Amino acid sequence: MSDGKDSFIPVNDGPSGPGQIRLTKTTKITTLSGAGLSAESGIPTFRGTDGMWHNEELMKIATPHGFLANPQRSWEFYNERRGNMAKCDPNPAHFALAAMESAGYDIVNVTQNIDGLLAVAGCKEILELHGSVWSIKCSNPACSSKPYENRDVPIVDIPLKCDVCGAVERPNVVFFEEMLDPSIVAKADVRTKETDVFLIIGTSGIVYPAAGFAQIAKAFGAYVIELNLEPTPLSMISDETITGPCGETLPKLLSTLTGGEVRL
Ligand code: BJW
Repeated sequence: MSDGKDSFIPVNDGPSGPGQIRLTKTTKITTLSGAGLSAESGIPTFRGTDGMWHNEELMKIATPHGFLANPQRSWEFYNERRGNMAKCDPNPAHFALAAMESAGYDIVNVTQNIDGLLAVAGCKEILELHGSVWSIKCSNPACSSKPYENRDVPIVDIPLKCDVCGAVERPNVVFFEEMLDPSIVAKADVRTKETDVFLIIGTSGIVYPAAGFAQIAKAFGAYVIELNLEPTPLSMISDETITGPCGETLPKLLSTLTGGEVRL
């Protein structure tokens, strides 16, 4: 925990709303983002009105069992998503987070997104809880091969086969019912517990363990701000909720909280 959580300065005691706190360069800021962060870049969310997960067949693809039952079908699905993601650029919300980092603020982005857009925007401190669609690994847990980067769009020889053991390869993302990378979870956990300000950006807050970081942040005394189009189960533990598209609300919020130092 940083020095008594006092490295952000309360600006007024007024009703909840942006501008209640002021961020300084020693404020530890952590974000937890979800698909809503990239929605304005053109990447579909999972559970919104047009969300991908309304198609139950697709949801089954994102399990270890579903992948192994039909790797060809699963790879076609990921090839299509990679093709879409490759055409998408970061939006003002990604750029606002990158601008904070380059201005010298102490900000770490814990993300559920697999699209890599935070890095494209220029963020360096990123913890990808659910992996990356641009990374590939062998599906055989006993294989000694390491995950590797692949940006081909499309990947032609699907399903890819592992050079070391011959098993099918898979996207290095976290399917339902799979454990997250323990080293990434541990880093996110340490950071969350010491953070002063925790921003929950564009996530439905129902997938665990990711959503649990917001609860941990609150329990450890962070000031929690949620940015979303609608209320979520995490709204009730948030000190402020800001409703609207985060491509608009996040740059505005960060500009206000930094006294105009960070703006887009
Ligand atoms: C905007 C916006 C704009 C839109 N501005 N906002 C029962 C059985 C089995 C498992 C479980 C179970 N009960 C619980 C579990 C655990 C399970 C879980 O949490 N399930 C719940 C759904 C119930 N979790 C897991 O399985 C995890 N592993 C685990 O727990 O291991 C231990 C274990 C092992 C075995 C059994 C049980 C436990 C792994 C979770 C992995 C999640 N993987 C996915 C797919 C990644 C790969 C891929 O993409 O193909 O990750 S699922 C999907 O959900 C994806 C996302 O990262 C994740 C979260 O979704 P997100 O990002 O919040 O998106 P949406 O669409 O839900 O929400 C978007 C939000 O944005 C909305 O609120 C909008 O309003 C908002 N928005 N536009 C601001 N412009």
